[in-house]
Amino acid sequence: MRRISWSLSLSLLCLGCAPAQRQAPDAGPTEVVPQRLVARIVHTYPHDPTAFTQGLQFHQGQLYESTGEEGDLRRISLEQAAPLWVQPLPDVFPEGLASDGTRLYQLTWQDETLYVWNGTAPTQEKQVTYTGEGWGLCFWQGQLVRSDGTATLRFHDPKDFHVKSQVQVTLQGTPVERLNELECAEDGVYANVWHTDHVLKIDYATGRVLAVIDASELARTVRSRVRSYEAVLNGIAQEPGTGRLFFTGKLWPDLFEVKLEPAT
Ligand code: DDQ
Ligand code: CA
Repeated sequence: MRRISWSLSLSLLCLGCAPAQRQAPDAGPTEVVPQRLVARIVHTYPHDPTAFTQGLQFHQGQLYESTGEEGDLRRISLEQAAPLWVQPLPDVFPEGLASDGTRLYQLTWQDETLYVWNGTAPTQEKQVTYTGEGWGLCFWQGQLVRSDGTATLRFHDPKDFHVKSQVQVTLQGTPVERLNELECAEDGVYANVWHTDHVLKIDYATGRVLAVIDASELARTVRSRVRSYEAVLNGIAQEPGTGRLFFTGKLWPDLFEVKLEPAT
């Protein structure tokens, strides 16, 4: 009797630990057709062409960037390409960056370590380990949203970074892989698709792609000034308060304020 109640309580406990898989939307004629949008350049700002941009994030009124390869966390500005403040992270490959208003959370690609930063300097508060790859990160309604190069978005508890739920991202019923840098907006999460000129807007609850944004005008603008094959669109930040939207890319010399217009 005791054994039965133990296994029962264990299985009940495990219901609590497994991330909930949200309902995948059905494919077929009823599937929502995404909006087609174009990112038009409103303003062009300087961006450090040696920055391997992996995350772009407003935090306490300032713009921060996470850079990969031999990376860092840096505070940047719209006035100059050179960063205003840099904290080198030579032992890991930094990735997505998110803010909850108080803390900055920074992923690493394959180092399975999340860096948590606090304060206006900011200083490292702790490191949290996790399983799998880290690509993009953003903060929405008390949770950290992570991409890992697959079509799955995972929703983490910021306290210990455990996965609370996950959703598969689909475009008219088909999973979309290589989701990279993220930006949590009120009505959906923006995501770069790695090595494309497209940013998607995704519904948090269903994973459905609500809009496909063509950002190829930006890539065309920097094309003659970048050399690396890896110099791809990556970096999305929305300014709290104004709603201004900024896109950049890895090793791009420009950071763009964009407006989204319906494709013609
Ligand atoms: N990711 O950002 C898509 C997650 C990874 C990009 C890795 C690009 C390869 C760069 C080569 C670096 C060599 C240390
Ligand atoms: Ca971002």
